[in-house]
Amino acid sequence: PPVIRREDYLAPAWLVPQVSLDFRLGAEATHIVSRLSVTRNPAGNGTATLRLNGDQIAPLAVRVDGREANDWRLDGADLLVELTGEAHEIEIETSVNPAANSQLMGLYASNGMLCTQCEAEGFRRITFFPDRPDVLSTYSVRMSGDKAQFPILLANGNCTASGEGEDGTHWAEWHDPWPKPSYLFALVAGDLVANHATFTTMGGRKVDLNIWVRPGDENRTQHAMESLIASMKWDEETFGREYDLDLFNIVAVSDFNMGAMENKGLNVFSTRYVLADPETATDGDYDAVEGVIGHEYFHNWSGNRVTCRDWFQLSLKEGFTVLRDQLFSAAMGSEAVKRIEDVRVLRIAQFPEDSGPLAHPIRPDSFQEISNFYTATVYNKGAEVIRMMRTMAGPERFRRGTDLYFERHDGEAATCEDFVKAIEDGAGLDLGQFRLWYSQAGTPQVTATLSHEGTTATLALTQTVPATPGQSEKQPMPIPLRVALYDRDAGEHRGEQLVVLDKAADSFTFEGFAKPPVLSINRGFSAPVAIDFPRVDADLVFLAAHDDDPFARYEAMQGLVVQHLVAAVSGRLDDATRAEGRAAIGAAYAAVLAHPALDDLMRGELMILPAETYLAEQLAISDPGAIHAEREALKAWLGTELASELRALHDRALAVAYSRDAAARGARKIKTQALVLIAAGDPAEGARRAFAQYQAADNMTDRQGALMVLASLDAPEREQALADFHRRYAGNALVIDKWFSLQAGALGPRVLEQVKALAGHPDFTMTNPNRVRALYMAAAGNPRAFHAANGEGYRMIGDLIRRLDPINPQTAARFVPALGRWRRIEPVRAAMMREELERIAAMPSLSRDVREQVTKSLG
Ligand code: BAL
Ligand code: ZN
Repeated sequence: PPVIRREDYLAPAWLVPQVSLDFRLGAEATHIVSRLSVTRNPAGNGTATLRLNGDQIAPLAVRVDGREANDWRLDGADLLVELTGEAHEIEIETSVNPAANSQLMGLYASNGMLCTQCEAEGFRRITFFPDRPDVLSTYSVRMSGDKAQFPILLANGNCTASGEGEDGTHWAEWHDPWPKPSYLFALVAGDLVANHATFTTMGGRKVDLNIWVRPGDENRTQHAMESLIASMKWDEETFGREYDLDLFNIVAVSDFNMGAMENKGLNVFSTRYVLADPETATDGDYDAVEGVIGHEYFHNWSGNRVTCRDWFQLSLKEGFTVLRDQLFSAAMGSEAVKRIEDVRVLRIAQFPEDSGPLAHPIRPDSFQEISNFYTATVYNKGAEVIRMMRTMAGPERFRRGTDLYFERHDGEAATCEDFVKAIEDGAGLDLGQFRLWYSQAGTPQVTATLSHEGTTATLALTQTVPATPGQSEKQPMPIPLRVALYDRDAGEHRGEQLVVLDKAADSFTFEGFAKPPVLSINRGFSAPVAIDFPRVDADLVFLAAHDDDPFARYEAMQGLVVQHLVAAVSGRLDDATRAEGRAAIGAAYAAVLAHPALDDLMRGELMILPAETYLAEQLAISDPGAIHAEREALKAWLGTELASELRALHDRALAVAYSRDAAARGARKIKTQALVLIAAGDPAEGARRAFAQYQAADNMTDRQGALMVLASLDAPEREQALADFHRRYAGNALVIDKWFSLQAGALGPRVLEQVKALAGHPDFTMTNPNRVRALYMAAAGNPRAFHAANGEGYRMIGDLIRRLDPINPQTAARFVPALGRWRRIEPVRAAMMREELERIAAMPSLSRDVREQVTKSLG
């Protein structure tokens, strides 16, 4: 497949100021007439050829200025039309089969309704069009269809007219006054009901809000509606951004590749980010709904009003919008816990990307298939990069920068460079060297040493940015580190400072310390880097107990465990040092369990052991079996050592009644965390408590937590609870997804067999991405399943990729990176992982999506 390069960008030769689309809807055949007003772009290269992208569609008719045209031709999937003048009207007819569209890109059918997904390149599966984000058009849409089948007809913007047609049909016309690229087009037709509310903007505009769902689901939309209203208000207060239409529609669909999509005025969501009630959604699900509703709403400015010039600029809208949703969620709940969760996601999902064969900068230089670049790097590291600018500028000056960005580029398709320049000018920062964060891939490795002489402490720092595919040489980047030095006796620091390491090596001095201080570094995770600062357990125990930065406190706890487990799997622990390490961890845990000043949400966070993927990141080559065994052994030791404290904690949490407030949510969090450790120490006691928690549960958080623990135990209660769960929630797709995930993520010895059996369960289907991910993402993330010593887990994921690729290549490609980690895995497993990639590569036909990921993973 051709490689598309950022440096080859050319402005479009033709612009399309206006589009009108006419859809005659049918589940098996939808007929589309599209009329484009095209004008020559003065900034283009002057070519007379109009290139209209297509993908698996054929032109049924092409008319230029009202006359049947015959001087058009196909170039691959694209339609080329030769034009003579400066402006023309082009009319094209196409027909598509939504029911047969299993890729879920373009127009497709889901549960009897029709809906679209056009980002990044789905619009070209509906009609021929310059399907690139720098062509902005105003859209008028007319659609007609069977009224009984499609009672609700929605598109972007406002509904301008509607009426009845012949033979039980009806029609609607929609107009979106805001010019937009084709990837933001949306249409939905189906049997839907709405939760309706209104919001009055700061400028006095009254906006109708609708959340559309299938009849019967409307009682589960209240949290989404509250989240939407909170997002609209927060964006006005925090970023000065006001909504700009009289209507805002959200539609929930059950078949969806992404989490959700920010189409102008008509967001389309996967049901899992809309529907929530206590009986079926966990606290984590509630948070995810709030975060994604916010994310898509915030795109209205960061993405829609200011869009991307080309897909290399994806982080312009995604990195910035992730930062905005993170700040929003932090403001709605616990800032400290939100920061820890965000860093955990970065470390689990993005660090491995940065250190593997698919590493790319947040602004990539090339791609074969853009769908493969909706990554944790573009999204989450992109957010971290912008967060660093905010840390260096401070929130007020950062706001001046974003105000300037929106003012300068409103209505434009902009670049990452435009964003950086606006922050530079508006916030008054010099970001010259900082731009390297956009061009260099890889997680910077920082080493720190602290020395002390007289009353002076000296912090010496070095940085290296590891080589990544295509980038062997790297330059030092500016790394803003929030640091504080603690006086060990007083238990306090002398004020936090921001040091910026912008050279390969530098040192910073701090005066007034009679004794060697304790260093707290990268507080708040101010930079997305790995810090190598070996230190004695006593210092980590000190920080875990005293640090006033909640993230640093979490980091100290994690550091204590990471240091210990890495030493254990590297064979560096003898009996005595193992016992010493465990004692330090045990003491820190005991302090966390008992600490009266900690709220339970934070306590629960501190109780979570570092993830196995993050532990693997600490090692050049890792043995997943050894990491898993050592981590499980530590869990069992903690469960035994702290048995009475954990039981007391579990009992205390069980007594807290359900509510959505922070105290009750904290109680639920520690309830399950305590259960995990209790079960590790004493499986019979764990099974007894988990089953009791399961049966007494009046909410999904407790029920799912208990079932997760039971699923990993070899106890009679396991089958009983799993069967009950399936019976209780039969027909509720989102909860049945959980049932699949919990079993595929379980740590029992027969998990692979169980996953294979579940793939044959009548509830399993390869055509629903949520269901596929529920089973196989959980299995791919489960060391017992994926890294089974005989290689069967690799074979299972390889088989899945081969079977799923012809159905839904975008989703299939998401499973490749797990196998792509082979270079960092011990040689026996690595060989089997590689073999599996080769088997995929040998398939006679593969999608561009999977081909790109597999080739790069082998490369
Ligand atoms: N734009 C694709 C889905 C999202 O990031 O909001
Ligand atoms: Zn987004």
